[in-house]
Amino acid sequence: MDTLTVLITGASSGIGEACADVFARSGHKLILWARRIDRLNSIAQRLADTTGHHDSVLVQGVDVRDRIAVQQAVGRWHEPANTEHIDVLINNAGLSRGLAPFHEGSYEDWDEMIDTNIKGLINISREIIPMMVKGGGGTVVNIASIAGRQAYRGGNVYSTTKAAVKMLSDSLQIDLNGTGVRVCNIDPGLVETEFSEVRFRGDKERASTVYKGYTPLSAMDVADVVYFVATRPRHVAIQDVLITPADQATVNIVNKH
Ligand code: NDP
Ligand code: 8X3
Repeated sequence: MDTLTVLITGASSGIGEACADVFARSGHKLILWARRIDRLNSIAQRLADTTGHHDSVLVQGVDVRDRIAVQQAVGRWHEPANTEHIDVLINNAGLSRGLAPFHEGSYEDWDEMIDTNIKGLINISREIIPMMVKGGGGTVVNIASIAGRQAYRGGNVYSTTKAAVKMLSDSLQIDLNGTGVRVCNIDPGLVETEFSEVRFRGDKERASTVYKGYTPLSAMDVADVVYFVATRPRHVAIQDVLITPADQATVNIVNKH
């Protein structure tokens, strides 16, 4: 297989970090984005140590909500030694804040989720997809959520952002048809990452209860699917994936022991 250049947003933890692991292991080139650059640097160092490739990971501290910062980060690839073609875009950066019913929700939390999960994903996609179209191919993987398919108590605006991601994926299927660029929407169920810690603003105890009493997905379970999708032959498009723990039937029916 040819070496792919893979841009992963939200690569400083969880599903994004696991995607970095799985693509690096197979010798692909990585561009890793997140706000916590210290974390990205240690991940890049770990990958270099384990794979023996010291020049195949570029890290960039980018807040995906900042459209100018996104454009500037992409602009820097034109400098020597870096790349200007992306084969795989993994739109993974995202978060939830709080679990309040809508009538008690906070504008601040909602803005953060909308700006990151929807507008951030759009900011990056608008910069990268034209390059893919120009180059005649590429794979875009959007990490949405089971929460975008099914509502649950307190999910309100988070679920709305993920439903928007799914609708954008569906729209891209149509707009990009015939360009060689394929799009996959992945809806994970419960994955044990820092997601709940972020949702509950650092309350580790509350976050850990989300994953107790059953075996949740690991970040690597999702990354394996991303890798599979991105490495199919060019004529194969996997458009839509729902992946849950075996114990999860719906967004809020989970067989806890
Ligand atoms: P984590 O909290 O472990 O990872 C989230 C990543 O997003 C981090 O790397 C974080 O990096 C990055 N991120 C958040 N905000 C921004 C921003 N403004 N700019 C750049 N990067 C940002 O959670 P997950 O790995 O679980 O989440 C990854 C994706 O998966 C999210 O879109 C989430 O909604 C989705 N998902 C998660 C599920 C779960 O159960 N865990 C289930 C379904 C979907 P940093 O803070 O350094 O910027
Ligand atoms: C994350 C899944 O159900 O915790 O998207 O909101 S859930």
